[in-house]
Amino acid sequence: MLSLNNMMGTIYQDILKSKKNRAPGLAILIDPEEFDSSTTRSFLSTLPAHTTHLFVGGSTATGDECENVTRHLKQHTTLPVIIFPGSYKQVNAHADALLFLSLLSGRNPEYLIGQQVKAIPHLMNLDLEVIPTAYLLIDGGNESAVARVSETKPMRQDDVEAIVNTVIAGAYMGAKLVYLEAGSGALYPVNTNIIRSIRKAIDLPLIVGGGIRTVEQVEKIKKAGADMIVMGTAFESYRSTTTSLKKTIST
Ligand code: 1GP
Repeated sequence: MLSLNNMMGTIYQDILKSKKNRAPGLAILIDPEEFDSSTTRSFLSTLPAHTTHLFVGGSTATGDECENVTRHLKQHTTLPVIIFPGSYKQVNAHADALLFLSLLSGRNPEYLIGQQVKAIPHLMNLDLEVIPTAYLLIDGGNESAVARVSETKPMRQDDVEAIVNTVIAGAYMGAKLVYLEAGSGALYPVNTNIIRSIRKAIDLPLIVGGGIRTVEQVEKIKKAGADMIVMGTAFESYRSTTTSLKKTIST
């Protein structure tokens, strides 16, 4: 019988603690599709000293790519490594935790519950902390990979009431974490008005990511009430020229 005692373990408790101490975390997102594992050690040495978590995941990465990168990261760091899955195939045993996402901003049943059910046979045999997460895609000014892959539309930045209501609905459905996503490479991040309004409405830990590149943006988002900032593109120095070349050639 499933005890569910792998839900919200140490990693979640630590997030709650930093929230209480008003010490927002910094997670660096690694896209396994782009990452060359042989550079793991040097990549880690380039990260800010105040990095608190590593997220691994991508909209189109394969399970093998994800597993390989997670394993290498765990060999070279003591930071918690958390799977931020683009699909159920990215779940693997090497990570410390999994953000169990439901894409509540969209209306595609596959990303609301389909992928989650498919993940269960993989999860049942793993000793992985699972954190139920309300995941909301907010318009970041360009088409995001999340929107493309999930075939859903982002919520408008000015639709603050709908965003707040979606977050509260997520909490009533059992989410323990809220993740506001403007999309990787977004032209602009989630507006601080949205963050402040959520903060006023609900006390769950709040993660904000997508399009955050500068210290000023980080500070504004923290001040508005985010408990964790996620940055990916700003640290993707590992994107090899071969990969960029492959991309240019294939477009
Ligand atoms: C994590 O998708 C983001 O939520 C990462 O976005 O690549 O724009 O930092 P960036």
